[in-house]
Amino acid sequence: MSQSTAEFLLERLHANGVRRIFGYPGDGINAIVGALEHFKDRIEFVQVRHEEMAAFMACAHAKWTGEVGVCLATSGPGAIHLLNGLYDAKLDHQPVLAIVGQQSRMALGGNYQQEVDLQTVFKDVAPEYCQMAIDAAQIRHLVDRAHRIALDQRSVTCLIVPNDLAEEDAVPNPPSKHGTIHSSPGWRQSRIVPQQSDLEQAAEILNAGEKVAILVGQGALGAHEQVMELADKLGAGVAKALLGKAVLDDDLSYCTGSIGLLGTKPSWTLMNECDTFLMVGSSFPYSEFLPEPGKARGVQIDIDGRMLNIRFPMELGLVGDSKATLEELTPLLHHKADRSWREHIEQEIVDWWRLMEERAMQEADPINPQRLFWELNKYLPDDAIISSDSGSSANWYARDVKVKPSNLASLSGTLATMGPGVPYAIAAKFAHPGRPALALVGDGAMQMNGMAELITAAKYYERWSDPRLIVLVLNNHDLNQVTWEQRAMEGDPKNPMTQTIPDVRYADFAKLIGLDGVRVESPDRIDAAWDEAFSADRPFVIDARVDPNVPPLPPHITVEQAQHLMHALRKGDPDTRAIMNQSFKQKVLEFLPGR
Ligand SMILES: Cc1ncc(C[n+]2csc(CCOP(=O)(O)OP(=O)(O)O)c2C)c(N)n1
Ligand SMILES: [Mg+2]
Repeated sequence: MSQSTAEFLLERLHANGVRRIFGYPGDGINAIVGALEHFKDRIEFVQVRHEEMAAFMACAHAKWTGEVGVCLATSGPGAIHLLNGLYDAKLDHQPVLAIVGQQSRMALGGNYQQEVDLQTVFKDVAPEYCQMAIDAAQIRHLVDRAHRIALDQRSVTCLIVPNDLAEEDAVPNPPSKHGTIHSSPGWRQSRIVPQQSDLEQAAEILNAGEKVAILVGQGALGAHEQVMELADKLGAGVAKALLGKAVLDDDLSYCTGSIGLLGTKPSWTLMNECDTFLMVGSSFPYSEFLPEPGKARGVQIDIDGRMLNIRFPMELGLVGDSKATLEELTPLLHHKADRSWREHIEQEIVDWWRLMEERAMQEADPINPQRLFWELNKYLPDDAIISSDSGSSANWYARDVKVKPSNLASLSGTLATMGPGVPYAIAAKFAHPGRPALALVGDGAMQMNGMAELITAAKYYERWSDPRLIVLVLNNHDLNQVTWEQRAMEGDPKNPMTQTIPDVRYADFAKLIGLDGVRVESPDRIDAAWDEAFSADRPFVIDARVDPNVPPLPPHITVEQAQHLMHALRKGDPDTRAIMNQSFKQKVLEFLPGR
């Protein structure tokens, strides 16, 4: 019996290295879904609850492995559901291949059921490669190219496969004649380094500086030894953009932690007081947290020339792989004998960690969320894979959690969408079944999709050699991050109509579907909850009742933000008293004697 085009599509994906597909069936992909059964020994199909989750998982697969993440959805509604997860991948520069169905070629253009112009819909999210197959002979090169381009461009690619075409006989070898393509799979990462003269110029700038600040992003993941060696020579402090949180150990004396609205005060000082700025593998967007233009000389290293010199007016922007480039650059640097700048930054860091602990230990009603994250540091295994959702959890994840290069850690860095926390953790369990995964998620995100996706965890956890997948839910009955943004940016009080969300018993829900969990309602139960979660024999949900009035203070509050907040409170914020109390307690710690 001859092979179908759907079967050949899977065979070609396998030849390109694909071993797992996240997806959801539908009649637009019936032939591919049918073919998956024949390929189940070679390609694992992970069935999600919603196509957006399949796309989040494909993005996370790419983040956790460096491989192309593949997701599959049916035509029309299924394809459209993928989009948000695909944009997450696009904006964080992850290689993801989306395969979607389409109505039969004979029906296209006929206003047919579920007929959507998918090439137009996907063109923006997959600009590098978005193709619809109209002939079986295309499949070979469409798959080879979609896979290769995703890796080469670190981007989303998309293949649209009409259902009738997928059912046809395959054409694995196009005829050898004019107008045909004969492709093969394969792509290798090159060692990309700048020209020697450019490296020398970079070294000149860095050697001339007396106060060097380094910012590393996800492009520097895997280059921790090179970053440390370079920072040591220059006596520099190093800040981390959120996607680069696992680049350096938070316990390093000169690592100032995260930067930006979710950042730390030492990172703020580092950027404000430096005279030379080196940015490696980051597209951190908020320029107000970088040195003021003109006040520092700048060098940037990025694998993607399009990302150079756009956040800060760099004196020199170099295209290069961060690890290889730093390996070439460091020997050209002089060891700075004067360590006073570094000592200054180190002292700030010591003070900052003390402040973090004091803030975490402040009482709140009933639980101070920072305390959960602070206590987590005692339990977090060195090989844990951590995801955070978008919401107040991202603040505490960024500031309080101590991560090291042996961990993997990520979130939706650029799209900053709600919803990736739980699916990222599930993808982690498939990519690295022997490692514990942890998702830090708000109650809004749990209600949006996290709860449903726990069902996926329940379906699969027995396959994982280490069954630990822990979800911490910050149950604050509030869309808290935005509530605070409305206060600080708009001067608007909390509006319960839009902000308050219902209480749900998340741990009970976990138990209902065969998982485990605990509800934590007082701070003295936090330790036991982490302990139980990390020794559980199945996915575990900590439903923590946390105080929405603990302010996610940015490292530096502008006068305007403070005025807006006061205005919001005067306009009758229902939580005014609690906020005043908490804000005062959190802020005043900075001014206590000894600081
Ligand atoms: C899909 C999506 N919708 C809306 C937002 C805007 N948003 C960002 S954080 C947030 C609140 C999240 O609430 P929750 O998950 O409960 O976390 P909390 O901040 O309360 O801890 C909202 C609505 C977003 N980023 N993504
Ligand atoms: Mg919430």
